[in-house]
Amino acid sequence: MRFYLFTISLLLVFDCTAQQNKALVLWYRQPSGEKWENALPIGNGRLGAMVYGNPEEEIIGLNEHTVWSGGPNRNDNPLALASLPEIRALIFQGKHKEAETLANRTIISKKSHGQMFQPVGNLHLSFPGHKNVGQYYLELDIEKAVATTRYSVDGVEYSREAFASFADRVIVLKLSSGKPGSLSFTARYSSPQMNKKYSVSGGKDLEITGVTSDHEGVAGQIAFKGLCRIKLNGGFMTQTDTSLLVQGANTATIFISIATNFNSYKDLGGDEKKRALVYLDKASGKPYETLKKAHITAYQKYFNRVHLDLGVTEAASLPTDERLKHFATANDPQLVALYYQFGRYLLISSSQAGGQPANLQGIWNHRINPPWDSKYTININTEMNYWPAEKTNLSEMHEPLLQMVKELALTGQETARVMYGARGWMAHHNTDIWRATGAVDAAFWGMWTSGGAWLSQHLWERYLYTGDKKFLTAAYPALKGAALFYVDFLIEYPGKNWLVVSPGNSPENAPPAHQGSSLDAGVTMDNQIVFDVFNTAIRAAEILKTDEAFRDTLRQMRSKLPPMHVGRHNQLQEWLDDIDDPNDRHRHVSHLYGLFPSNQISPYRTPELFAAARTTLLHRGDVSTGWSMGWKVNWWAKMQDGNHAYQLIRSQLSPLSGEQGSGGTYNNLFDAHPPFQIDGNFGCTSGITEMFLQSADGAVHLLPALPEAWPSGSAGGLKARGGFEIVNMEWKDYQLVKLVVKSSLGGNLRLRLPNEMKTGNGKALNAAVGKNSNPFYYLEETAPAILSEKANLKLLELKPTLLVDIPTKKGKVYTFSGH
Ligand code: FUC
Repeated sequence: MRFYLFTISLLLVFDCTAQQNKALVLWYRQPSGEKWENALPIGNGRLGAMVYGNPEEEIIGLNEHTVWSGGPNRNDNPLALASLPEIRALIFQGKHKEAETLANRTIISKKSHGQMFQPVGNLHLSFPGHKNVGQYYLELDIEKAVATTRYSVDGVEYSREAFASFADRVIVLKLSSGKPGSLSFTARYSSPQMNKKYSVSGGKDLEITGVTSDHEGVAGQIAFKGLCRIKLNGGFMTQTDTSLLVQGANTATIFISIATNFNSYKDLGGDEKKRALVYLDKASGKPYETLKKAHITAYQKYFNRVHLDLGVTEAASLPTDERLKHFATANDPQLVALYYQFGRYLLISSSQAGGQPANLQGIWNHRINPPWDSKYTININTEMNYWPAEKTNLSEMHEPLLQMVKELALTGQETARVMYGARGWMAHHNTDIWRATGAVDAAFWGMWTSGGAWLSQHLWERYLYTGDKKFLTAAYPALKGAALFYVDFLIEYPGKNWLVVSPGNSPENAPPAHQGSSLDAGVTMDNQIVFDVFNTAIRAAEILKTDEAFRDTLRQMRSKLPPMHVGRHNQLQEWLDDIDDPNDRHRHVSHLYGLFPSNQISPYRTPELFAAARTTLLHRGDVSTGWSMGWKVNWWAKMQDGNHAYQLIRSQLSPLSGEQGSGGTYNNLFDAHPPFQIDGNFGCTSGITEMFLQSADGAVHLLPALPEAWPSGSAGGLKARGGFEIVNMEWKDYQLVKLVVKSSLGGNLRLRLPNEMKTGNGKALNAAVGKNSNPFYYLEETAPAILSEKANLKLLELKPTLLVDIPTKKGKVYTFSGH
């Protein structure tokens, strides 16, 4: 017996060591306990689950993407239109507070302020006697999308594997024990839902049925059904009216299937019972290994497209939570690579074509009343969720968001018409599964008209990366409608020849000069968004050879948008008046939308604005909420300042300090606003990509922001606009030494390089001449560059780069080498 025990512990020790050497694993030496933010997320875009890994009382937290409170509803305020002239007049008279008070009454919704993404509940697995366990190990393998728990009790090894199958639309758990007949447990559901029922049906399936909550005057109408079936190898199963009891099994496979009646935001005619059963019957008829293999294959089709190697140090041998604790002072570049790939893992797991887009918490929420309803905040958070989609080669994962934009382009037409007397469509700063487009919260936050417009730019971005004209044709009505709204909504700024958005706000911020009111006319971010919306509508219409007169209208109006201004502190002005406070540390730095994700501020085209943007970034400081730090990684990458971007990654990849307004990362690598918000994960993943590759400013810029911390490494599979894929790039001592690019659309490949490169057969590359002829790299002039590029670089303290042109052919791969 002693020998047996010894062998088992040795095996476990070896096994743990093997796991520790796997690069793409989150692992822990202790279970999650009660803390949800310790549990490990799995998901397939339809179902989400949190695996706690508790030996005695295991919890599997369950979500389904369409389980939302309420039902089809609208939340427009019909008083808006009549009050609009007065609100505008008050703003122009400097009576911002009065304008806000009026907007609270006439513009803000008197109905729903958005519905809530709600949990289904938990599956509890109780293992009597599994109290004092040894050899405990918990991991999430993000290369396979499988969570594993292992431990031993009285010399018997137990293990659990869990995955949310991409191939079979169910969650599968396999419980095993090292000794035949030693697996005994009870399974039951719990749920915070008010209106729910547990039962055991057909003598075999554990069931939860329910209807989601009423909320803010909207009756809960999502009917959901969760089924759980257990298949045993050995042993036997009995039941009570609400639980299943397993005795003396060798292994058990648990299948969880959840479905709802949701067909679309306006149709709840689905049969949740039938759906849940069909998925369950289909999956539970297959052997576990077959299911697991199909799941991994389906997942890896996306995940394996990108690799990132920043080197491995001693620090990487520790459990993930320990690494997080030490990251600020340790040299652990592999944790960044892991966190980066975890961002891609989360997007694949929470956003699949045909499903709902990733919300504030992706697809993972255990609260019946979650923070900010776990819905869609579209003045930054939802857009940020999708920044990594195209560039990290997960274009398919963009689909649910793009579908949502197309739906908002329909529901938002009524809002545009009823509230603002405008054609086209619009959405304010929030939306939800019902595609509500009214103004919510209070005017301070909700009186913002550019949510739909910003989202619409994702349609254009998808086109720039893929060159898919069929997609552009289908997306064009939404792009056109976003522009049409502003054609009707913009008004003249008194005394200037400018057309501005009014009322608007610079998301959630107020200048000190405005008596605490956020409302204003012509704020910088609105101007920038309208500029983009007009540009993309013009470009799309040109490409599709349509709407010539409309293009002219847009061009004329575009020329009257206010320019960006550099203010008295050398900052980029957030508002039209020079009223920024250099000590303002607000988490939103909305006016830098023009730097990223947009491309209106460039060191090569608008050096003065670029320098002003840097001043603004320095004023705002680094430490802030999770997503704000994620955004800043992107900005500092655009500033070509890798060390500063890395500094932000360090701040973000640290346990919560508890300090007010400062975010960080939970043990399970979820981003902390706090509370958990997934945008920070996605924002940082995007930012890390921008450190290696940028493609918005007229060229494919390689290694634009490499920090001192990563002298050598390699990355592959990243995407650039115009259908280019960086199949592989390697750098050594900060020099790019190898580059392989695939051109899927052909056209000129303009590279901006950190050092000289040659073709695969040693030929020099041709220096770039004139404008980039590649249409996907077309740049709208924003402001004239005031200095020569050389002078600019000196002024901006940027490293020199080399600009070369390579004509490419569709489908061909090009290899280059450096020193
Ligand atoms: C915006 C942000 C908050 C938070 C919320 C969900 O309102 O200003 O920080 O992220 O969205």
